[in-house]
Amino acid sequence: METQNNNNNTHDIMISNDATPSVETPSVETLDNESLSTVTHCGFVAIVGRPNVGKSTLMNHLIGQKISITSRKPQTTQYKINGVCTESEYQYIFVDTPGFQKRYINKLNTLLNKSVISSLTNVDAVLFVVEAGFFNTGDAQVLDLMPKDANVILVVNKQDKIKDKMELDRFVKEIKGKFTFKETLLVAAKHHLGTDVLLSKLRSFMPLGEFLYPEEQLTDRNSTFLAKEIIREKLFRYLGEELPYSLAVDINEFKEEPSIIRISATIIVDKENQKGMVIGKSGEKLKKVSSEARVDMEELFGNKVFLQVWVKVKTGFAEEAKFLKQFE
Ligand SMILES: Nc1nc2c(ncn2[C@@H]2O[C@H](COP(=O)(O)OP(=O)(O)OP(=O)(O)O)[C@@H](O)[C@H]2O)c(=O)[nH]1
Ligand SMILES: [Mg+2]
Repeated sequence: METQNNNNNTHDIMISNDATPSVETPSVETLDNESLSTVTHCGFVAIVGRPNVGKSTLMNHLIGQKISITSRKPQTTQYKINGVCTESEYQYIFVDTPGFQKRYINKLNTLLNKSVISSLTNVDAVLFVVEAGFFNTGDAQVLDLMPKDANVILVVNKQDKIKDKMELDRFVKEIKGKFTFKETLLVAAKHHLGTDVLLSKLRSFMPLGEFLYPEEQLTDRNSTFLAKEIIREKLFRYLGEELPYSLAVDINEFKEEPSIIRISATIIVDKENQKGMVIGKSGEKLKKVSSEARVDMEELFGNKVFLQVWVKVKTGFAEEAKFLKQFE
């Protein structure tokens, strides 16, 4: 993994692919007008669907690096994140969005839904993701949001869950009858099945244009954000049903030294009893969260990480305008 400080933000490590593209450079004599002005395509692709269908898993596999957090719990993704994939003369900018849902409505959900709706404008294609064999009112509500003139591609994910091919065919046919999709694809993002075909199908929707990101860049988010998200993922995975939704993670320090990155983070909870739940008996839970987060950070940043995690109570913060504003 390449690390680089490319602006004044001390927390900026560029997350990039290890592989350097092996492009043969033509000798000066063989350069013609065509090779001097390579035609490039660049476009935005929103990934939308009800919670838990595998949108973030799909984006991670499309770009070839885990940058967006995933879990079995709905609305794990709360902040929009772009994942960038550059393949020869095509740059795809994927916009991973929170799962859209109207089942539980509170201030946070309302903001998350708004952020999904706003991501549908000004994109070149939309991946409407559903889970193989399950289409419910939640999916129908997302389909209702699609702008009539959008290039919507139906992506049936988790195809590994349905063994009977006839059943799968019936399901796909049923969903295709609900909207005029430009393409239909079956994938199993978690098992990296069908994601390459998906990329090639997207080509025709990518308009001509210069790349918006350097070829090796994989996301629009900086390292502080990614570190925060990694901790949030572990909290989603190891805490109860409700708690992950009413806490926040702050990065107090992100200090990059040549052979180690020193990170200090605070988990902010709303109530005193929640602090105990995060820490766990004899500190077991917090230890597990921190050590798994550290391993993931080391993999993502390509360096050793020293991670310290604190827990702080800030009563009433979950209702604070400042807390909610960050989800817009
Ligand atoms: N069996 C199977 N499980 C998958 C597949 N893709 C994703 N999953 C699992 O589905 C769960 C949800 O995945 P996410 O990627 O977090 O789903 P999401 O749509 O981003 O969810 P939200 O951000 O909460 O809306 C995780 O447990 C994934 O491991 C797949 O192809 N097959
Ligand atoms: Mg997600």
